[in-house]
Amino acid sequence: MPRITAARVIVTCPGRNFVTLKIETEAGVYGLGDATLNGRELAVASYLTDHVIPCLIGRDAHRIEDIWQYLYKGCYWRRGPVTMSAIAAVDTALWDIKGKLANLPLYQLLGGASREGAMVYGHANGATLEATIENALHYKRLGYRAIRLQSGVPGLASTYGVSKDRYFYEPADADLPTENLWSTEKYLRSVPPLFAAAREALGWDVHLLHDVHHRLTPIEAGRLGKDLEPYRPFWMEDAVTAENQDSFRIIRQHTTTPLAVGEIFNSIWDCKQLIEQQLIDYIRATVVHAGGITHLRRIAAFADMHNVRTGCHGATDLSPVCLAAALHFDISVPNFGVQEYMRHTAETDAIFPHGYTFNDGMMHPGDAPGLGVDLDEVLAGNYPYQRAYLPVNRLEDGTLFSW
Ligand code: EZ4
Ligand code: CO
Repeated sequence: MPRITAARVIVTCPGRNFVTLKIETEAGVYGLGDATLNGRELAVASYLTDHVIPCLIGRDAHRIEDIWQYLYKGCYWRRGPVTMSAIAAVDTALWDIKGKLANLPLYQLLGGASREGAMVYGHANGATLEATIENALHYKRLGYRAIRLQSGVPGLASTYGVSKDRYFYEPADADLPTENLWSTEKYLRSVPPLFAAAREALGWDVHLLHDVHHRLTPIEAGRLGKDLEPYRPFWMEDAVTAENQDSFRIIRQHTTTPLAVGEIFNSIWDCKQLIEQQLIDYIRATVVHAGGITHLRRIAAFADMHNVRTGCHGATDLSPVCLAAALHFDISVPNFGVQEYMRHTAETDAIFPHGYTFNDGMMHPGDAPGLGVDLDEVLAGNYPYQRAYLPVNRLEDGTLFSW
């Protein structure tokens, strides 16, 4: 049996922080798992180092399900982003080991490929409508079949989704949270013209997506969904916060625009009502924040029973280890929808050499055994942890709002 002999956490910051778990076995084979929780990285690192790793040593690395249940049920304090990201990292690393020992790429252990590749969506953004459209045209030229549109809002100095850099976006940009100002009225006026201009410039053969980032009430979201219907968006993401899930029923009563939610969900229980009652169309839970491949497959199977497809979160704060795991999951599950893809920087790609590829708007995880991604620890050591926070958001009168 491949006994676990050692495990450790590597934190590296090539422009942004990544937390990676490395599990070693006596067979000499090791596995990697992403444990990055943006803005709260060291909490997961400590959870793993101080509380999880001591329980792993000596266990059979093949017993993925048993170790998952041991860490989930065994800690008593179920769920939560820190716990579930830590469990995800262990789970992902164990699947990586199993793939390497079987000498098969992970997707072969998940039932094999259901499709030739995973359609991904890229992030077009700009300070103005015109700049966003120009950026969207750039993504179309790169071959993307699906493009997310986020634009600056006239009258607001900055907003979610608009990057300072032309090609890379990292919202956790300061060692104390920066503050944005928000106006729902200005925002709601700005999105329909953006979609109208996008259809004019890009045509109808490309999917268009938008992320509201949890900022509307259900009735406001209903209005936006209705206003966007003529432009046939692929989805409207995180239209409202998802603590009170009855909100989605109100949105549904007003619009046929498809709804996506779940990037901050960490368990199947967060998804239960929304999926069971068919209040959403896409579930955004992903490997690192939702308990790993083992748990995400359970969510996908449940979603498949209710006409809900997958749309894994894939922002740059999810490391290449998570992206590789997500791609193995994406090409194997029957009810795949789309995969978010924000390219990592060259520094990040150098630290995490990987076999996944982008071609003609689709990604493939590659055929190396396991995940097909590695970690250059020497290079990683050149980029020590730097504290970084996501911004906070206030209404124009100073009221703290959802970011
Ligand atoms: O704001 O991952 O759809 N993508 C997103 C992301 C999230 C970040 C938070 O760390 O909403 O950009
Ligand atoms: Co989002």
